[in-house]
Amino acid sequence: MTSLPTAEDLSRRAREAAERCGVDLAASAGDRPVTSPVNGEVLISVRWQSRSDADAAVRKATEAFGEWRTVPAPVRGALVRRLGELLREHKEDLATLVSLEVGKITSEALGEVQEMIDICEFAVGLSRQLYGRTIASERPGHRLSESYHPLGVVGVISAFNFPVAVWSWNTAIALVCGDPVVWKPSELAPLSALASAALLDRAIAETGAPANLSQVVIGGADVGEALVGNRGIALLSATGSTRMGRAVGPRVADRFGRSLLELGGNNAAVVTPSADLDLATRGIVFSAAGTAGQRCTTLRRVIAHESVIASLLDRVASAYRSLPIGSPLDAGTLVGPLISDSAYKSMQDALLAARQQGGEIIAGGSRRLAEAAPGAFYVEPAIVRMTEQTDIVRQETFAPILFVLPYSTIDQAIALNNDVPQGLSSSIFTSDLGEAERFLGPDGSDCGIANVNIGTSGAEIGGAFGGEKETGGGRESGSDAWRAYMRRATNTINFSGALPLAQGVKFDI
Ligand code: UN1
Repeated sequence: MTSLPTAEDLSRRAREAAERCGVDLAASAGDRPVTSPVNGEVLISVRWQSRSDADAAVRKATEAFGEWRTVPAPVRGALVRRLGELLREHKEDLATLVSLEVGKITSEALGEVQEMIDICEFAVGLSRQLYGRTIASERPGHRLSESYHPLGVVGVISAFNFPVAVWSWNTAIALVCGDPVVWKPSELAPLSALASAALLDRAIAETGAPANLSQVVIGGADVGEALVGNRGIALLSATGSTRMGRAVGPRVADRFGRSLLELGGNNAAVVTPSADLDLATRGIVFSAAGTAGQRCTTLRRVIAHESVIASLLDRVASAYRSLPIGSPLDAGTLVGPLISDSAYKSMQDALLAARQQGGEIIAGGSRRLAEAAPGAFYVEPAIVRMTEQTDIVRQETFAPILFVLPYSTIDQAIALNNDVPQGLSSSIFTSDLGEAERFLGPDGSDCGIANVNIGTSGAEIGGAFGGEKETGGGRESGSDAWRAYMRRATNTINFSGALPLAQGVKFDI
């Protein structure tokens, strides 16, 4: 059985890792306790900032914008290159903080920091590729082209489950696009945020970039609201619940700001008769139980063909029964704790509702280590067999519950995949090319991410990340997601010496 570390041990590890990253712990000390989900005890206490601190941060960032927007993009890339190097150097420190503050197992915490390094590399390359188009003009002696210019200050509101990677996706891209960033991290992970911001500050100082380019404001909902309402924030990138997005989106739109929303997911995998069931099992277990079911890309539904459902369920349930659950700091653990008591309560409520709606719990659901750590919430990931896609299946519960549903035709499977309010990620396990292409096609999965023969989680940074419907429609990270961080200008240049009007209009004076 796993043994949980003491509060002193965790606190010491957190302080040392934060200090190595350059965090001034005395300056950030305050009266707000940060609890580690690893043992349910207080890790450290920090000072929360206020709404007016958030407004001051936006003012400072706006000043930095004035300078940064005219620095050539490849020179801006040099700052992000340095950030990537520092992240590489402090990969373990940052991963330790992520494990301590949000309970990720070491390998996944290191993976989160690797995403940060990867996006820095992507952004450095991008800094020489912020391409506009040259467009054929209908008029002689005219050139039509488009330019991308820096947009303004980017506000980032991030969630506990990817406490640093989501900031880095936004920040690496924003910086090469010429935009400063004001960050309101999750109040549950302030040290991870302060450490990431300290590394960026160091990169800024070393490369001679404007000091105020990066601002972090530690605080609660009022700080987030201040950013949402502040006209100085040109783009607000917010990750969290659909409820949060519903509050944020219209308020930013009301002031004609841009928003980029990454909200809930309710991701499904379709397992067809031709699927390799061993591969499917591995893909399903990683996506459903990994990160203790707390990714927005977590697999929440399996839609299995009626000819394979029994055999698939046997395999997945047997893998679930042997999952090592315990301290995320122990080598070998695959499932760490839930973030909080309220996450545990939501899981129990959802399991109860599922039973009431005809579900049968096939595996898991019980709490572990409650005696060793009454304030920590370790759970056995649960599998629930459903006959129908009821209300509780259509909701996102941010905990490891995997609903398994049968289907008989591929049309029915796709309809079930799409019949939820969210549209983030999806996958199909099949050896049938026709089925795979159908799933990826225009009348297939309606999600922003659709995969074949891998699970729903663990996307690479090179693709655009985001989803449709209640997931919010935003795209961040790779591909051309950078366009959201820039303003586009269409330019018509007349070198003809005459003034022909477009559309053949005559206006002779
Ligand atoms: C999230 O859960 O907010 O695709 C992001 C994934 C990760 C990112 C998840 N690369 O699972």
